Amino acid sequence: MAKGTVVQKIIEAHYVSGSREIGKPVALRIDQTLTQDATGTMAYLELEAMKVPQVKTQLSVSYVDHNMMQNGPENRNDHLYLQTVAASKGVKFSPPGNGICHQLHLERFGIPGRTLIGSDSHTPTGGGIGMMAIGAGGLDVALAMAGKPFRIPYPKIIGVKLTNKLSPWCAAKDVILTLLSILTTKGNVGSIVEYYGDGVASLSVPQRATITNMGAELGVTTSVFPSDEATKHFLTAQGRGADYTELSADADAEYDQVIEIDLAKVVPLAACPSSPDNIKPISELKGMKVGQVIIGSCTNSSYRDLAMVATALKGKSVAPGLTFAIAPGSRQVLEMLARNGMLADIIGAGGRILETGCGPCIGQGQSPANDTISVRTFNRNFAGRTGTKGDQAYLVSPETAVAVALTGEFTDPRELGFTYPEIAEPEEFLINDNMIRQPEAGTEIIRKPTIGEPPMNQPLPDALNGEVVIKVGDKITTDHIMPAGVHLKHRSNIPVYAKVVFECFTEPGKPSFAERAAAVRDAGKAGVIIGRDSYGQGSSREHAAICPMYLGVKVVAALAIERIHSANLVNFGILPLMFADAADYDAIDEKDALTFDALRSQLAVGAPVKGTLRKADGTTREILFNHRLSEEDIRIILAGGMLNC
Ligand code: MIC
Ligand code: SF4
Repeated sequence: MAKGTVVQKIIEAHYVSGSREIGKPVALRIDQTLTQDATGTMAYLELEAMKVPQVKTQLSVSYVDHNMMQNGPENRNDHLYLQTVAASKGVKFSPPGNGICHQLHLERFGIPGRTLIGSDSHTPTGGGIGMMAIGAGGLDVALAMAGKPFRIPYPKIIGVKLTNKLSPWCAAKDVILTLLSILTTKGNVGSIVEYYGDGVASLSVPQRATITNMGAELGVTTSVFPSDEATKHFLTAQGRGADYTELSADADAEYDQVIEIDLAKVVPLAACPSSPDNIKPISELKGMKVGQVIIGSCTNSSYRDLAMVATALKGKSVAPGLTFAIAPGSRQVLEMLARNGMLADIIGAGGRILETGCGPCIGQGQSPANDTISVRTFNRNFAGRTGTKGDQAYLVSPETAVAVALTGEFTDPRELGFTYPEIAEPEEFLINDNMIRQPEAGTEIIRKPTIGEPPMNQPLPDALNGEVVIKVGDKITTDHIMPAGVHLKHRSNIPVYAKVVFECFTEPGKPSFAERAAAVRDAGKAGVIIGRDSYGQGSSREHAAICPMYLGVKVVAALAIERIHSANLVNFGILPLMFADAADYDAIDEKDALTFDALRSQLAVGAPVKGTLRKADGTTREILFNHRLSEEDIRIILAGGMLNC
């Protein structure tokens, strides 16, 4: 068992109740929350449903950064709801154009040693500033705003020891890609990564934040850096020196697992299509032609990143065969670049300037042409996420992105032939909080017709008569379950959004998942989803639970289910089960019947659940399922979801 780590210190300072045994639930006091608009509308509707008059956290902020295209009235309707509900409930509001929640929260609100939960899976970005920052479903964030503690499995702490320092043109992004090549995107549920070692000091807060941000792709609960002189420098330059506290592991700290990364040996890497852990060195991709380069997203759009890009591009031109765009992470970044002339260097080189926000990272514009390669500094390259079917998205550092932009093909940035533009951390960032809207009690909440109610579930039946609506394979992400892109604008309208559940698996001319699930529901049966390994990877979108629930799904059974998705299923009264024997996964097919007797009394902590599979030919087979449900989870499932509790 680990001891003396930063993670344990933060847990102890926020301990409310529960276990200190790895894997058992521990409840933590939550200091801060953040929401973004695509998950936030549901979170605040849920907060309203809980009849919470004012939030009880030290700080809660609502950001608008995802849905900003305003094609049709839906996006702006959401913004107006979010702004007014925030004002009335005591939440600060950051309007569209102000920045991506994670970048902005790091700049203006994050405090070392505090806990933060956010309705976005990249909330661990805050680990770059020494926070314990965790992604969660909207309902869990609403509960934290209501002052309730947040439960995590007591973590296995993976110590990542960093030694030496990065070589020129090798970046923080390459560090997290290195770790992804070691740990992969699956099998890490319940762990927390803590960075330590003499290499930490050489990384600035924005570099650390790149690493903790993309730690989300490991599937860990979060990633945390210590708080040291670099943290102090960053906070002081943000005019927030008073928020600094030192936070480090004890000299004799022990971790549950140790991985060592020699920063001097880190080389430029890419995550190849279509998983963030499909890592190859750029040298192996050399010469492949590229059609698009985009620099942005919450992983790589800090001032440091874009200043490096601008300096490298100054006086040059991007290659003729591609388009090149940037999306700055925050208004602060954009305004600083605009004022010091660096924006002009990017524009001069042929850069297209996109709005400050998530933009193409979540399929809002800039979809690549068919059969072309898109190189992005983002954190996810799940198939189709760019908005183009059959896309080929590669994830790289801004350094590599610049090299590709200048040459039109995969190029190791170390071979560019000019000096690496080292960017010193600014002594002073440009501070302008004029767009942050402060709460104002009594504000009237504006709710336009595109904003529905969160749907409710029924208590779990004792005899569950289920039918398998879909059987899918390994690593199904929440992007597969609930596509974003052009559908993102329907996040606050469940009946409309539910039509596209598992859209990527609909065969032309065949009924969609939504149609099949609704038919099962209307026949009085419960829908069942069968997944394989690492089901529900990726985003925190609780719609991947809400919409299937709306269509009558009551059980998700897989070999393994990822943490945030599993919690979302519980919150909406869907039973997450794991096959005790992998052979049962092979035995089960779509349209098979799966029934459970005395299900309510079968559900107990640590006890397996027995179901009966009935094939079309009438043969039956008993199946045993395990689960990781706590007593509290079972109470929620039996009630048919948190909103019934
Ligand atoms: C993402 O990167 O997939 C998102 C969009 O930010 C999601 C949240 C969402 O689906 O709204 C996430 O990472 O949680
Ligand atoms: Fe936005 Fe992309 Fe970051 Fe998600 S990963 S918060 S969509 S920038």
